[in-house]
Amino acid sequence: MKKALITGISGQDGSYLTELLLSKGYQVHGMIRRSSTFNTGRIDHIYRDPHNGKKARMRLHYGDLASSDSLQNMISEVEPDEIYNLAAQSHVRVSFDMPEYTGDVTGLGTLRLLEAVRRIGADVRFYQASTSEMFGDALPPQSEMTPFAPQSPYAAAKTYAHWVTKNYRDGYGIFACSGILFNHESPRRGETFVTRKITRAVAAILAGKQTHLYMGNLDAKRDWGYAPEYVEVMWRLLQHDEPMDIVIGTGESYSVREFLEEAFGYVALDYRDYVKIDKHYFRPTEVDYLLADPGKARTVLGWEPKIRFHDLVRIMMDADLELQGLDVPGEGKRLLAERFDGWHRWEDQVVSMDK
Ligand code: NAP
Ligand code: G4F
Repeated sequence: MKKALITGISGQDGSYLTELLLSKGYQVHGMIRRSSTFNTGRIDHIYRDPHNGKKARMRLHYGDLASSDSLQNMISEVEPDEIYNLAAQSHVRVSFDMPEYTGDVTGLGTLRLLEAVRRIGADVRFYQASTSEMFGDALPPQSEMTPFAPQSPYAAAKTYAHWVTKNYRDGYGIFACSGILFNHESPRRGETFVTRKITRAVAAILAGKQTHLYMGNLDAKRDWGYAPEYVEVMWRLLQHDEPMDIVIGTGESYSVREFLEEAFGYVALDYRDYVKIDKHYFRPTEVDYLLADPGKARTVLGWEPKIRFHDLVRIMMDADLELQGLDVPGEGKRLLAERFDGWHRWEDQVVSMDK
């Protein structure tokens, strides 16, 4: 049985990746942060009490990317075949408020993990969660050949982590890969990222719990895909013969305004009646236009996304309407049933903040 160690297992991607790896027969070890309340809402449905013996193929360990000792202890104890480094302070706007912390966790945290692998001499395949934010204001479309031009402390920290991953591959022969993933969303997306903020708000407005939605820059364009499809590429990348870096995105880009139109339009509302602008949500420097050139993923990994922008909005809208106990148009549910079978199910998609 292969063993995987996932940092950031409690996040959006960590939860989907865990389901995928369990479905492939892996034993999954996840690092979680100690907190004063439970922070495992996205993986509670998978968790089995280890006292139940054989059935418990997911184990959780306390640790933190800021703590080298916790990383070293975990790797020594688990002896993983694969490490997926998904943990990060992952919010771009927040990184302007907490630049030093973001650099420490998102940037240096990756170095700590790689250095632990090197010192222990672990024979392990390593995945680094790199990001399209590293391209910053580089002209679209962005590919593996596009020079980085980070526009935030988050993007600068991720660029450091990306280069250090390559350095440990080149310098020490570690099988280390970076997936340069464009934005990917789902019903499990954190509530303060723009897509989920919008779909939750539309549902809350329909439920009569909210009257307006305060937003920042509506003109920014993003290449939005569906998170479960993206975690599958993480796994595929580590199964390849050679370690490499790869861009993952849909090759289509839409503005935040278009997301608003689509989400409100799904339930026959006009976003202009509800959205107000609050400068608080603008960033000191913005990334205007991200658009992936996913050619290498297509040719080298045979990867092609099945869910695109319009489908994604419907999937997220159905989930948030359901959370509010409202009637669900059901187009998103139908799409998922049609295009996905197997490793993740509709009822596991919905994650409530109140959980
Ligand atoms: P997410 O939902 O924000 O999850 C981040 C995870 O990191 C959570 O499990 C969080 O734990 C954990 N974490 C934060 N600080 C930590 C620390 N100091 N030590 C250990 N764990 C810590 O992020 P995501 O959307 O799943 O993204 C996964 C990774 O891909 C991130 O590195 C992100 O930067 C990167 N990425 C994301 C996208 C995207 O569009 N989603 C695109 C490109 C790259 P808590 O639950 O305790 O907070
Ligand atoms: O949803 P966002 O906060 O995501 P952003 O900044 O693109 O970052 C996400 O994707 C990256 C991949 O490219 C990841 F690396 C990163 O970890 C994260 O997952 O914002 C998207 C756009 C931005 O241009 C932002 O200015 O939406 C704009 N926006 C407008 N109003 C808003 C809002 N963003 C947020 N979060 N909240 C708003 O009210």
